Order: sequence, then structure tokens, then C-alpha cells
Amino acid sequence: MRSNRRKRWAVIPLAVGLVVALAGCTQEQLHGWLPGTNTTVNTTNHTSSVVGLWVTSWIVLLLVGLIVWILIIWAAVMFRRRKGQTGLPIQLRYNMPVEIFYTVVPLILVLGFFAFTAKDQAAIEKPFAHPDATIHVYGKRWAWDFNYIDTSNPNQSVYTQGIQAQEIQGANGAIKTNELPTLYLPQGKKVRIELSSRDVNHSFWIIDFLYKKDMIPGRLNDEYVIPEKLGTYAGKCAELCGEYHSLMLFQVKVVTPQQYDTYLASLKKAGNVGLLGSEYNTNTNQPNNVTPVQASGANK
Ligand SMILES: [Cu+2]
Repeated sequence: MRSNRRKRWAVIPLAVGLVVALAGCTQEQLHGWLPGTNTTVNTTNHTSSVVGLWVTSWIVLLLVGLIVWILIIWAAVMFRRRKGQTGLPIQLRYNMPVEIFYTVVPLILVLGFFAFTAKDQAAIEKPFAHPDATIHVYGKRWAWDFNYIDTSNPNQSVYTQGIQAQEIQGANGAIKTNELPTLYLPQGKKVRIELSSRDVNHSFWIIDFLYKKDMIPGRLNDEYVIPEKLGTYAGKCAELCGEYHSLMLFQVKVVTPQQYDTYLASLKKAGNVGLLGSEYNTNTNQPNNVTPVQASGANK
């Protein structure tokens, strides 16, 4: 009996080894099946800590699950009704060591998860004292406006006004990617992205950046990020915001700082100079937001 029990306990490290070995199989698994392409690590200065927190949490939780499953099976097998047994088995209650164990262990786990999450979140949300680029993004049903703010001379800021994704007729929902609103970001630079909404709640989500944040009418939110990997990334609204929410898409192009400056200069050349302000907001419940009809006095 004793040696049998020992054999059973030896299964645990074996299973743990198996889980760890399997976790090292593919890039996708290493990223804990997080959304985005398989190259998400170091897309920004924050992605490695997000992936680390996510994958480590899963490993810890799988280990907890494994121990619980083994204990359940062990109890079911060890305390099964044997031949000739009748009536109820011995009823046990108020086992203080066991009760303390299953109170303290989950408490340690929860506090541990909380501490690591709070630590990473504080680092991710920490504002840059002197961002290299400041971009204000407006979410609107169902597209995006981008203001590239010239903080030293706001009159020289540039902007683009987006339209919602256009479907290609008869192409089974495929969209014209070249017509998507496109946000340019300079690689390796500290970027402050300001987020607000022109109408209802939206959520700004650059999938490969592993970060999303709500855009709430009447409120200014921030994202602080250093894009580290050149490339084109998909972005979308992550808050159900109405009929064409699924077409509220955009693209992100992380380019070299030189290409970024060239792009801003091209917007200036095209006449997109200045800032798109809250005058285009359509939520009339917000203070100072009035419809054009009200503004002209025709409604009085
Ligand atoms: Cu939306």
C-alpha cells in the first residue's frame, strides 16, 4: 500500500514536467495564445511583461488545477466503497489543519496574482514625463480621427479624419485595407496617445500591442508606449458601439522616426494643418456640445 501511494505521488512531478515541455512547443503556445500575430513579443516596450504575466499565471493555475484533480481522483479511489462495506463511512468535520490549508493557500495565490498584476500595471500605465510624440485619437461611430499634436506650436499640428471600413462588394466581408484610417507611430520613441470619444463608449485596441483602453465621452484617457518593432498592425474598436461596430477598424504603421516626420510633413503639405476638436462631437448630452440646428438658433 505504502509503495503504491508513493508511486501515485511520483506522477505529479512527471505531469508538471510534461506541462512545461509542452509549453515550449511553439511560439503561439509561448505567448499563451494571446491575440495578434505570433511575433507579439517586444512589439512594444510593454508586451514582454504582459506575455510574462499571462503565461506565468496560466502555468501556476494549471499546476493548482493538476494538484486538485489528482487529489480528487486519489480521494475517489482510496476511499471508494469496498466489498462488504455497508452504511455511511466515518464522517469527518472540523479538521483544522485542512481548513487552515485551504484558506491560506488560495489567499496566498490571490494576493500573489494581485501583487504581480499591480506591479506590471503600474509600470505600463506610468506616464512619460517628456513624450517624443503626442497623438490625440477620437473614436467616433464608426471610425477614428488622429491629431498629431505639435506640443510647442499647436497651430502646426496635423490630422487625419477616418472613415469606417469599406467592404469589397461580393467579397464575403473582405475590406479595402488601403482605405482604413491609419495611425503612424515612430519606432523607438516615447509616444503619448490621448483617447477620447465623439459619441458613445469605444475602446482603442492595437491587437499586437496587447493593450486596449476605453474611450469615454467627456473623459480623456492615456496610453504610454514605445513601439519597438517596425510593421503594420491591425487595430479595432473593442467596445460594442452600434450597428457598424465590426467595421470600426484601423491600421497602425510603426515606421522609423524619419519616415514618421516625412509622413507628418506630407499631411502638412496636403493642408491637414490644425487640430480636429470637440466641435465635431455628436453626443449632445455633454456640456457645450450642441447640434448644428441648436447652434443656429433654429430650434428655439
Ligand atoms: Cu466603437
